[in-house]
Amino acid sequence: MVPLVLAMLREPSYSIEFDRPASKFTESCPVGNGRLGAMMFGEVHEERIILNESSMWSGRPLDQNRKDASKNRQKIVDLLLKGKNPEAEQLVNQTFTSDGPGSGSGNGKDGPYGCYQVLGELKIKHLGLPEKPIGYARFLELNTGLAVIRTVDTGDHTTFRLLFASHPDQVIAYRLSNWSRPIDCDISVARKERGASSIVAGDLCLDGALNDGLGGNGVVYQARVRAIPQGKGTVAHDGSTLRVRGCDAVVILISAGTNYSGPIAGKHMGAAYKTEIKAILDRAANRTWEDLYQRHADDFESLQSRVSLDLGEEPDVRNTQSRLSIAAAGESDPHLAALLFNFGRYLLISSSREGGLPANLQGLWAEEYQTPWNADYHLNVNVQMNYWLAESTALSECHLPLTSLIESLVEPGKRTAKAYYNAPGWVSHVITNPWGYTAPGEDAGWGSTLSGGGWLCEHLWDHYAYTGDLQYLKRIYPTLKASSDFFRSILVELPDKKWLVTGPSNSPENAFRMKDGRTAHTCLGPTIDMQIMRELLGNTVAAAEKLGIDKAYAKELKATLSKLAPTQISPDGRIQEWLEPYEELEPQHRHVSHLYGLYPASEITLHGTPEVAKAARKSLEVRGDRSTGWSMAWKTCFWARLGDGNRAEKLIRDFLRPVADVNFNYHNGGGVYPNLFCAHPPFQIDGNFGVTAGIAEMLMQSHPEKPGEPPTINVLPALPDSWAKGSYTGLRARGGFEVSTTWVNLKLTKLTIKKLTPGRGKFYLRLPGKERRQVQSLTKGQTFTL
Ligand code: FUC
Repeated sequence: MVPLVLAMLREPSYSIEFDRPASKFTESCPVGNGRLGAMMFGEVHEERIILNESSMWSGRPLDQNRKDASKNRQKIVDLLLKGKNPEAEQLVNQTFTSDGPGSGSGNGKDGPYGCYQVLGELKIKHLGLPEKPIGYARFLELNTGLAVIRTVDTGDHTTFRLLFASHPDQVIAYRLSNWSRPIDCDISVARKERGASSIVAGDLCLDGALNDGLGGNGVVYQARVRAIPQGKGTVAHDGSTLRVRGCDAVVILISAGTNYSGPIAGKHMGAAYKTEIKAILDRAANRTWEDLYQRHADDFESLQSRVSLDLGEEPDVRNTQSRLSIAAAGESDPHLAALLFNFGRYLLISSSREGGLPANLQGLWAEEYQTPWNADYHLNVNVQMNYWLAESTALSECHLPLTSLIESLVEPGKRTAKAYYNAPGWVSHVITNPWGYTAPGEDAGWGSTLSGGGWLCEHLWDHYAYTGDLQYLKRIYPTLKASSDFFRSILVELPDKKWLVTGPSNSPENAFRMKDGRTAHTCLGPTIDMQIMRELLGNTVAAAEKLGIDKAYAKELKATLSKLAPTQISPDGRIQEWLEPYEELEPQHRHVSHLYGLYPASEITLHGTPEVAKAARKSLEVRGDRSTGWSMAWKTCFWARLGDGNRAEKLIRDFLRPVADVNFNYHNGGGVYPNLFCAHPPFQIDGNFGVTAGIAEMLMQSHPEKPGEPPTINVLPALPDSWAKGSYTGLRARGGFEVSTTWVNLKLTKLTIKKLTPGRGKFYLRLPGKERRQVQSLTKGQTFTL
């Protein structure tokens, strides 16, 4: 339990600090409870708070499968087998893309694909304040999920504004107080389109309906705002403005929701959303501010405090933007990496809670009506990256909304598998939304990646690998199996090598040049597909064995596994991205898909497959470091897996490059905005999550070093020289273990491994600079210490 006063005594690695109001979204402070989000700008006189709700999605379920696509598949495959990739790509564009507008090239807001969008904007006009405060502080407290603004005027009039989003009480709560002056303010809420505000029984309401993309209304929503004077004072209304006068303090509570009832299962409000929104508001209004805060802080802290990370000396400078500039100028600030790590966990706790929708490309924070790429779920790295940290940093239950997303794709994915491949099982291509979109995208260059669903399945297995939850394994097994069924039945045999490969597919978003100089994306068996398949089929076999079922089926899968095209090393010593050693059109492309097997999967390991790991290293050297935000986050994970802590730390420093302006030109390269949101650019949250996972991988790894082995707990596998001294507690390892360590002068001084989950669990142990130790085993509650 963190009392409010303590929450406001900030620790540098748990506090993002500003000395002025936000002038843009990427300087504001995000709070969230998994479903509701708010961004506090902190202007002194006309304060803006952007409001979000995770189901604010336009569009609607719509089958965009081409009914006769499967007839063309063989023709496309035949062209590919003859090496006519550009012709095959042309045919994919004509016959094998979505039927209809698909994602609208990332501008799907007014089409059936839809887009995630802002709920509305709350404005608080503070009256009677002097023109300029003499003191201003704004910070986001990551321990408890609290945004704070403190202004001081002459005469020691100190104003506090506090904001949090409560998970237990399902409201956004704001409190405004002044030590010595009564509070006067006007409150309004608005939306630029498809919304109108009004007063209902003294509450301020914003109501509207989003476009379903076919000329009708889709999701309908409401935000309901109540101002509650504390001590003396009044709240009246005038038109659709709440007028607060003469209060000692005022609490503003916001309850909001939609009637979303799409295929992603969860605790959705559905048709009765308005009744529920009011009931939530009434219940919260019956609690004192202190009670609301304490319930929120207890909940938030129970997740945030599971892991702690200390990377040595505290910095002198506290302002985050100054720290970013100082670090960019070359001064070491390891604490900044700890802040980034804590922020990544903060963001997942705030944007992904059980029963809700998963974190999208912006988590749940958006000020736009047409968000970039519809702020959807991209399946060729982005939504998966959002969850890379979930298990290893002890936020396993925050992972569950992704399970629900995956399960929502099975039924529509079966229709897509039939329509395009005449295959059993389910497939999902490269993009999806809360409406069950599984068709390919509208352009072959990116849209025909067919391994999106297969990649998602990694998350199903991993949740089990960390928790050992057999009920969960039973639940997800049919989804794994049906994905394996799909892949197995679409395999094409290469006439010369007799390898089995996928197709038509591509290596996410990269193109290649063929011997005759022509270029294409479309191909058979890109390396990533084959790595994903090996992992998926391997996990399906392991799941069947664990559950003691499907023996014959598992045998068949093993037979298929032995014929899949292997990961190849190209003549110049790199991991080959395609079946042939083509020259890539963009050697520094942001996607590093052919290293999927290095991370997040573990087909390529430093000790299990040293030659392939060496080739992976060479691939990374050629790919280069600087890129979009998420690409640098991924490279942090790669270098951690390759045991190169200094290079991983360099990537973190690149990732922390201060970026001031939001623009859409991602060739400018990424970094972070003043509020530490990842600059893709524009803002994309995957990088925040990915870099957090990368930091965890630098500190501890737990993948099996060879297929079928127990996990190897690899302690401090990639410690950079600049993190000479430090400690962490609470990181999670596969097999259900919790790992904590301390190190001094880069030497491990203390290690504790505790088994958290039921039953006996085995692991190998690798300590820095030592040979791997034989298998150890622990039962629930037992610890291993050094
Ligand atoms: C993929 C990436 C882009 C961006 C988009 C949301 O298409 O190649 O960089 O992250 O997803």
